[in-house]
Amino acid sequence: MTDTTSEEARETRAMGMIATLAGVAVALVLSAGALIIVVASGSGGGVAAVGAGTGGDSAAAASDAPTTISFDLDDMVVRPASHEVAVGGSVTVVNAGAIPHDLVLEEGGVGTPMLDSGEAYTFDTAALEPGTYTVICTVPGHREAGMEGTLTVVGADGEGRDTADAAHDGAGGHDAVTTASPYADTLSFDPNAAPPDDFEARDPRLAPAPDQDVHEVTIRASQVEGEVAPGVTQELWTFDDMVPGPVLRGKVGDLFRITFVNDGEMGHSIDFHASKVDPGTEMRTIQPGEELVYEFEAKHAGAWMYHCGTAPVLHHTGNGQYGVLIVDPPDLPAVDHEYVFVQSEFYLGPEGEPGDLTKMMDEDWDIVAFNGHANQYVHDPIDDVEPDERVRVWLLNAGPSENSAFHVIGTIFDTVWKEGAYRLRPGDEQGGAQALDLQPSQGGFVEFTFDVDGYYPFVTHKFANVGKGALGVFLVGDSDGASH
Ligand SMILES: [Cu+2]
Repeated sequence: MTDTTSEEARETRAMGMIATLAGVAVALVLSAGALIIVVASGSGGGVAAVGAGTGGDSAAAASDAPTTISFDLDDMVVRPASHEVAVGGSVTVVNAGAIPHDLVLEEGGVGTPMLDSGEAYTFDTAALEPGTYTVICTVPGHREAGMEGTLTVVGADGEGRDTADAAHDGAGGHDAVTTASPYADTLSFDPNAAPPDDFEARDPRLAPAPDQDVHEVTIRASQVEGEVAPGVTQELWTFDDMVPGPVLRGKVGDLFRITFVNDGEMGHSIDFHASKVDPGTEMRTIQPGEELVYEFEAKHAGAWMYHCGTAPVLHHTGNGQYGVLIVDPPDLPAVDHEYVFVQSEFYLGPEGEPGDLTKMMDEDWDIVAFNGHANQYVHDPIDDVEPDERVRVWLLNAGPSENSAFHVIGTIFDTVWKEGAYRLRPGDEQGGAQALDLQPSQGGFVEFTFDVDGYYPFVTHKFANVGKGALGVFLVGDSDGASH
């Protein structure tokens, strides 16, 4: 062994000790100041045992790795990302995040139970052979969001480090310690797939606001299987078992008293953009079986988004947890027809499983849909409008990441109301508009008429998305669409 090598070895050991001590320091700070509960199991004995045999010469005969180490979980990160422990040593895991996490071996069998915020747990590694293991948080989406690391169990003479070295070199074994292959086994969207003949689209007609000043509503978060395109089934994360969630409507000054119930299998929350409240209270995440009451006065008119705000928000909204709450502007004129569309993207996971978070982070959507199902108003057109009748279409762009440029082919909008104000109304200027442009979470409405019978497609005019399901049809008057 040259001097350089032994110098490096000493440095490596010192870094390991610093990492261990840093982890312990966090654990102790938490135990003094917060809700820490140390649940000891196996031989570790919890925090008090830390320091025994952390690489001292006397322990080197068995292994030069520490016998007691600590991982900290934070919201969407595992610190440190890689750690060594002597064979048979113990691992303390502290949840320093705001929401529940766990840390277990990818192959299962060894790890922590689900830990609440501030909770800690110690498990031993007696059952593990020397080698490098991938450790992950099993809450859906958390691994993909970054909650993954490695645990190397080191035996005598450094046994078990070989696999770690191989991983660092990018050679054999690398796949085992990095994120699962992106997009593996995920579904794609076939724009030519047709639904069964009896397919019925979600009713797009918007009912008037209930004639009341107080809206007492119960909304339930849940996880259900549902179709987002013909034959494409995903596990959707929903409000009231539907994507988008229920449409709510009132007027300025109304009180909304929402009882929010978590019927799901993970933490969820609800965030009404129509409200001015303390986010830490009303928008807090509640666990399965819990409920809360979220009350607010609708002080401003708008087509407001509501959505789950639980981390990773992208995963919860990307899986369907959003909806629209309409607060009518004062003196909103009556029209012949009102419809409501929520535009959103889907990032398909495997059949029957949640959407792919890696796709979501890459903004690589498979589907853009109006009201949660690709092309549904092509398969089941909106056919109750006659020429010269006034139509109002409300639109929320729920995203989570793509914009909207709502356009109806064959007509012109004479009224545009967006984000709380009229941009255009009929008048002497004879102005017209061709698209309602909305970034994620923005909303508004447009008004228009059709001059003659016909087959009038509507789209987002970002045309790449039309081929991904952002297409519908108004079948006006006596048109049967035969020319299409
Ligand atoms: Cu959620």
